[in-house]
Amino acid sequence: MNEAGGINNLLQDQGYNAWLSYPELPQGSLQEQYVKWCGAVSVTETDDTVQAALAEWKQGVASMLGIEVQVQAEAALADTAANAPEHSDGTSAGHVIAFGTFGSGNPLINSVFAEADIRKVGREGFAIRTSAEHNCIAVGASAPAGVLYGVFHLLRLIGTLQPIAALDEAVNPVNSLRMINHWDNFDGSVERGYAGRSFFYENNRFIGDMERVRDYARLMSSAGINAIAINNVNVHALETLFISEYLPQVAEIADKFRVYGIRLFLSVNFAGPMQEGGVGTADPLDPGVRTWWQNKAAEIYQVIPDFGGFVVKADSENRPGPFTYGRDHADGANMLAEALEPFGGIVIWRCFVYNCKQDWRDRKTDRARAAYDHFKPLDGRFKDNVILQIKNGPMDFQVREPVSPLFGALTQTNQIIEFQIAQEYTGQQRHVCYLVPQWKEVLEFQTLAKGEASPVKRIVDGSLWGNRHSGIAAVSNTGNDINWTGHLLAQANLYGYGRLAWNPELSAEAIAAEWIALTFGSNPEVADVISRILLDSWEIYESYTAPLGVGWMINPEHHYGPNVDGYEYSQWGTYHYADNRGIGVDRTVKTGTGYSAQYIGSNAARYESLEECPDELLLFFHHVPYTHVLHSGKTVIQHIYDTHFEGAQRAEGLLSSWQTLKDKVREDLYVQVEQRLTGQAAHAKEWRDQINTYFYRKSGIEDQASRTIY
Ligand code: GCV
Repeated sequence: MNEAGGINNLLQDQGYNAWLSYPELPQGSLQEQYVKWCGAVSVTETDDTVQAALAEWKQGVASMLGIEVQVQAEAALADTAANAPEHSDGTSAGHVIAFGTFGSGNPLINSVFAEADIRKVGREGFAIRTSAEHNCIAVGASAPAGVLYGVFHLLRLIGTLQPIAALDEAVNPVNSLRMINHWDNFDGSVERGYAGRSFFYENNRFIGDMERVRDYARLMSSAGINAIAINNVNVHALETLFISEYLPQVAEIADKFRVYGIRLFLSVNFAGPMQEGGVGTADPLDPGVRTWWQNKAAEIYQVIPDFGGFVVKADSENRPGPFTYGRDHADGANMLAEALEPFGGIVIWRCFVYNCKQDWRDRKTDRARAAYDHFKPLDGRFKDNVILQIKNGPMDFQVREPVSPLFGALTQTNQIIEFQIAQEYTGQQRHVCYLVPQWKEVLEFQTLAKGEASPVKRIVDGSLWGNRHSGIAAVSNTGNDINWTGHLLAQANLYGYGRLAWNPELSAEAIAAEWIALTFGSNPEVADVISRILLDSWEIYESYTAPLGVGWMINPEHHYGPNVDGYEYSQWGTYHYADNRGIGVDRTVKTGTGYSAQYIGSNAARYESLEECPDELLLFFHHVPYTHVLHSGKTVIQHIYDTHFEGAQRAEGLLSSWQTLKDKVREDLYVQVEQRLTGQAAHAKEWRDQINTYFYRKSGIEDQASRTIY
């Protein structure tokens, strides 16, 4: 340990190891307990995934506890004795950690776990038990991936200073699909990427940095991820060849992922058969097209036997799709599903389908309606290896939106939710915006689809309707920046997403606490400050950007605001309908677009009603005068002024909070965050001034506090 409270200053990794940096633990009774238990490990399987778990265990224990793990041979296991002597390094010859799959030959695993224990463990789960009788902590699983998850779990317990002397639980992931979508392009750019360029591709070639790919897989697996689509849903000409010419390189990545329990998916171009030539159409009902996709699937599975399947963006933002041929999305998705079915593959079909050129001047046409209008009528028509991927909100990952009404509307269709870890509209990883609280709010939303007990989380985990496939997907926030996510604090979103996908019951606070301990170590003062920064950050970001749920006040194309009228698809007017009298989008049934009727029962009524609509979504659902009084007691215009002044001030406060940590967190990490928070504080003022000035000029209403509006 050094004078900075257990921080290893020698480890100048700039954040590369992220939450797997295994900071050295402080001395004390828990540390002694860990040292006693962790000196020896018993692993008998040679499987790559189990061996990866062993390597991780050795690395974690060495780094956190400073001891070299002894791997016990099978013969030595028999000698394990309860009162064996303590070694000089504090380890005990009698104590052992054992891990492996059930029935695979590890005598400790076979002795510690009985049939009843094994029955509680699912395909990817694990059981963990401290057995006094066998003097061992055993991690048993049905499959190697479960062993790996169990070992990551035990390392996390130690890294977060939890006692391990009386463990006894079976742990299974709640969601079966826990997916990351990369929007990486073959040229090396990343669509909506804010952490450098792709670490898979550059200049239309595969980079082949397999060490980085492996480290990425480790990170993802440790957070609970089991599926990754490696290319952008906007599939360009050369990426179309990922399923042919470039298959060997794709397979190499799949090999690395497999070791960490991750299945590889590819985004495909619906017009693939035409792009690659040979077939003059992409009509999903054309027999030649069907055969083309079937052949492709067979070729893929020959080299990637556990290939996950296809992710498809069709008929949206100029992508090709079945509409060209007068077919619907069920025709399109089912055709691909048929091709993948013999191999156990799935089609993930995105519901982000809308016409970006639509003319909404009638004030009835509404982009927010699109996903529901397109997909609700198709409920029940999809094959059972098709999953619909639905964005969390009806628009597009704004800082505040209502939950997509498609959750609750589809009762006979596999569906997963799509979040965006990439902070496209939430500060682009230049601002801190911890998104786990937002995702929690969405997952907890009561859709009322089956009465009161129908939260989104029960729909996406498949339990409400008994779906065959279910889960969560999210757009990655990674790139080739050394710390993966650009802003170091954005790592908390990546980690938090995985943990939440594994178990949506975890709180945003608990996830933040885990991430902080695993990244920065166990200094409580550090934990308090960073936790507060993270937990306040969404509210702060929201307060100085677009107000009351209306969204979109960003610059065109790159979307880094502020620009009140800026959004690129504003050819028919602004997305906020502000004029000199009022602001907001009328989405009521009575006088507006009728969108509120896409919700069920009291949700529809609440959003329809000006009186009942929650303040934070008021301008999403209603067009109101600036003098409209919110539940908070403030007028809309005063709310705009106040939140923007306060927000900018609080953004400055984030920086000064962080500065209290100088010399308490590793220098290489400290400076990165300080730099980003300095930028955020300045940029928040720009937001404040642009938004306040715009609405002051539009409304002509003075700020009650007479602050200077530029
Ligand atoms: C990948 C938004 C983003 C696009 C993205 C699209 C999508 O429109 O701005 O970059 O395209 O969503 O989710 O398909």
